[in-house]
Amino acid sequence: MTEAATTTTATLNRFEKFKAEKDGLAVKAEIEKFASIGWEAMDETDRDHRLKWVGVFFRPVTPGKFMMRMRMPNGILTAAQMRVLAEVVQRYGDDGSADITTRQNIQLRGIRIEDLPEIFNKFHTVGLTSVQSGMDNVRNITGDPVAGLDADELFDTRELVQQIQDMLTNKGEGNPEFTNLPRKFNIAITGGRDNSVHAEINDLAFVPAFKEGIGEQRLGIGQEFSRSPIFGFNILVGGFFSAKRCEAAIPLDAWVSPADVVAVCRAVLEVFRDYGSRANRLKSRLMWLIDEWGLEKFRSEVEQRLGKPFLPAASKDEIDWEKRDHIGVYKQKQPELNYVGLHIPVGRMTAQDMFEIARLADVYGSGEIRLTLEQNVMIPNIPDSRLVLFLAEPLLEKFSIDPKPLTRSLVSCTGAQFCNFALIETKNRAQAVIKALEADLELTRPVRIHWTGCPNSCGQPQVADIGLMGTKARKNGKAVEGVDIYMGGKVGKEAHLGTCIQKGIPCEDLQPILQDLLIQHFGAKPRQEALVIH
Ligand code: SRM
Ligand code: SF4
Repeated sequence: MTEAATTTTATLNRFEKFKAEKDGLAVKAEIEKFASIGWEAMDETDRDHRLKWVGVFFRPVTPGKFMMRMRMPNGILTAAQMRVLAEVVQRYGDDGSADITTRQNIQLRGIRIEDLPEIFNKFHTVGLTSVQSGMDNVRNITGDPVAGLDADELFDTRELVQQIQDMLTNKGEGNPEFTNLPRKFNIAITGGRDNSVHAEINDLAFVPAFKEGIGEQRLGIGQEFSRSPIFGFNILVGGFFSAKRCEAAIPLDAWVSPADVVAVCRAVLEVFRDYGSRANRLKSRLMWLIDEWGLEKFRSEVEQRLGKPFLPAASKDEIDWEKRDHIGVYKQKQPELNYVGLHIPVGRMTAQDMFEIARLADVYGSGEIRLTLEQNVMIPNIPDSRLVLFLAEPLLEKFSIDPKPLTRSLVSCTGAQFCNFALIETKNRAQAVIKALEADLELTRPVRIHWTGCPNSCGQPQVADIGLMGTKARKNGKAVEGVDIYMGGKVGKEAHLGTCIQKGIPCEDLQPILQDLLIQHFGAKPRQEALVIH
């Protein structure tokens, strides 16, 4: 018997109990009521937890000013949608801002509960949704930021990502079939060669792989059939980070054609929903179920739900490039068109920035905007003839296409400014530290530094060249903000997780330590002028 099968009401954790009393999605029908009574009069469980089923997060750090987490399938939105998001945060003056997240998504800040009905109406008119984006739901589904633009891609992930989201959320309206998972769940699909989605840190990931000898493929109208390898995906399962344990995803030894990907997502989620542990929340992510059952049993349960056996994995996948960051100007596969990646420092945008990004996408591109997992923005479909004018736009002084090497790859989670789990301030500190390092050091290549405010690892320090995880440190007998340092994370081909190399460094002592690491491991050189000053 599995732990899940033997879980009784008595052993259910407190989250399971409140979910059993009332499904999270039920709050969708109560938004008008919440708006009229105000946040202080709301039932606490509805306010602090169930609202997350519609993407609304109570922030204990700023009570009454909520955060809204959207869904951005494949990290793509239109200029019209960006404008609506900008209007929402603009209303809140200095409280209103937006962050691009490490899952190619947008979070809005400063939201007042009384405005929710109007905000949801606005979302509806432009096809935006924030449903099922928090708590025990599937998070934003990531895909290649250059899907459909990249001449070297093997598969355009956009349609599939949208189909999975539509299945999971009933086209953005909410789907009770998948609103009571035992825990959060992450899905990623990549059709390119550089593993742009960090497949290895998702509960379920699809990576491109050609399968030999499974049938025939017509080469073209009027041509013979050939036995050429067929495109599909190898499946990885069980990747996750948590305060208790971090694991890279493992191969399921299964290959699927693109046509079966949505059904596989459904089957895996049904198995997780029905058998994942609901006793101990620290042991509820998919990998714990795989550990308990063994991979063979897990695979066979998924096959039963799928209604057919998997083909074994293709002997190799097609991830054979280093990861690209897409900052700068790049040719698209469409002749005479370019995509331009703008660096958004730690992903933070004001309403004015968002209006400007929307304007640039409309004026120079096709009105499309894309987001990356490194918390940056891309504007595609800019004709060669418009490029010079585009590059002269004032917004590019703030959001550079050629930032300095450390700035370029900096990633940071939300941290203490808004997140009550945080042990340290992250976004502002991350930028200040990088600025000081760049003043002292010459670097010839980007070094990926990721900050995360606590062991939940939202800022993915384990995938970084240098990862910094917030902790409490001690200095002169006093508790101070500190970090654990991670190194060795590798992204792109042969991706693997980094490990902790130093613990409990007070943040105030971090600068020289990072400087040494950059000199010893990443070829940085002290600047002459910095040497003179010191
Ligand atoms: Fe996260 C919880 C922010 C990506 C692991 N995460 C939270 C909360 C909701 C906690 C809270 O209620 O305050 C944070 C909201 C703070 C705020 O106000 O912004 C939060 N997580 C974020 C974001 C915004 C970080 C960022 O600055 O980009 C990312 C939003 C992604 C999205 O669009 O959905 C974010 N979180 C991640 C990732 C990275 C990823 O998915 O690649 C991870 C690690 C990967 C994973 O989940 O396996 C991650 N977040 C967690 C965890 C630990 C999960 C666990 O199994 O224990 C928590 C805490 C929890 O769920 O209990 C958490
Ligand atoms: Fe908050 Fe910790 Fe996640 Fe940072 S890593 S956003 S501090 S939960």
